[in-house]
Amino acid sequence: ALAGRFPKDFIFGTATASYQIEGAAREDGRKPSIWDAFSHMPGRVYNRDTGDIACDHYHRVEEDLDLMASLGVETYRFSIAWPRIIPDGRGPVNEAGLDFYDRLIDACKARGIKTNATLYHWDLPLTLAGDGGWTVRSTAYAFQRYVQTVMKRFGDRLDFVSTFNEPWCVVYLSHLYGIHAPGEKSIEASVAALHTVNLAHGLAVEAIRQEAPDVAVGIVCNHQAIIPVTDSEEDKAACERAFQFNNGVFFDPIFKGEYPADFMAAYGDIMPKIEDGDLALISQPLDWWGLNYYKPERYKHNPEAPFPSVADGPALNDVFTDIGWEVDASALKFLVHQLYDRYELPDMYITENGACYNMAPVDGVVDDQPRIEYLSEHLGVVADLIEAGRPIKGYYAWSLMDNFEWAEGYKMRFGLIYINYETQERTVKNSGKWFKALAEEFLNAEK
Ligand code: GCO
Repeated sequence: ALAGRFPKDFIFGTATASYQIEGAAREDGRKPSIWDAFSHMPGRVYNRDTGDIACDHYHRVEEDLDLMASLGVETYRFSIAWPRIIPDGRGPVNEAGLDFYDRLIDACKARGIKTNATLYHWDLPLTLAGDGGWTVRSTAYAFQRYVQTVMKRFGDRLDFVSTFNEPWCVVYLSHLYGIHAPGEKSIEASVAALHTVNLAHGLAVEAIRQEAPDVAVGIVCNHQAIIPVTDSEEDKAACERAFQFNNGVFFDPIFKGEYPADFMAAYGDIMPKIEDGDLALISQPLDWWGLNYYKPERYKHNPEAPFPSVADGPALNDVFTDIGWEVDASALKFLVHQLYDRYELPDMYITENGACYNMAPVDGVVDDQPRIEYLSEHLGVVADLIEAGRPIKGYYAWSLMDNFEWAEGYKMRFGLIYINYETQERTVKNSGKWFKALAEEFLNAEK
């Protein structure tokens, strides 16, 4: 059975993010983030949905944590909203914002749930966007001060902390493809954001080590699982360039202390100045890293496009989730091996994995069998990887509950728990029951 394939110290968890679930956007001193501004603009988010109310988790922490505990969850990955803690990004600290996360962390501890806090899951204080957001160096120093504030207060009760969630999205999805806030479409802005985000990661690691030396520090990436569409030398070389552009620009500086050479040859002249000491800060040792994996990426050579000169290729499987993503668990296996073969990496966690299926309750039951199949197939690959010697120490399902799926609004549902957004009623889906059974079987087998 699946549960028996995981080592004793493995941990099962669920993940969420502040703007996606909390709501209470104007309460207790919180000020707007770039996502508040973006979601309130016409044409940015499906149905003009916003995170104003979301899952109303801000007011339902105890109830939601009870539900989480009832699913057998051993660890909770949540994010801390910078605009609750330092509402203008710089300037005064907001005690009421700190109090909210005190309650959340204590609620986890009271239920024996290990805490894994993400320091940045995309809700940049809007005031900082006025300064230039992630495209300017000053934002990295503002982030360091926020991280110091958070770690001073919570460092004694956090088990894990990650600096950034998915720097790829912060850099490219937000500044090159224009799909996420602030919605820019500029390679110059992207390359500037790239170095600021990497620097901010390094400054954050330094602050965490100073304030809370016992907390396990990591970063969470959505590295692409890049598969060439054919075996031709051209397509393989295209995929190597795509690896540099999408994955190497984060892991080369962090784990090798340098940017990838071909990327620098293409974009070095528009890169902001890399100051003395930046790469040493960025490449400080980490205790762990997290991988968010959903789908494979298929590329082919395209000489017309700028570096990395690739075009998307067709899917190879005919199974897709409701958001249109190809299902292929073998690409997860390929990616983890590829990353450990290329870099000296510490222990890892699957910090997000899950599937979008939008079925609603019928007579109180949400029959989401395809999600169960997706989760069990991917967990099977995680077990294979552990058996092959890869140090995967835990798995977080995305997500505990349906939530604000960024540009897709509330249309796309990833939860183990169904949310009725009219009534805020919660219904554990069949996948949630399956997850609970898996966690129970695992814990019983442990004894
Ligand atoms: C992420 C995102 C989540 C998304 C999930 C599904 O880290 O990509 O953190 O916020 O909701 O990936 O798209």
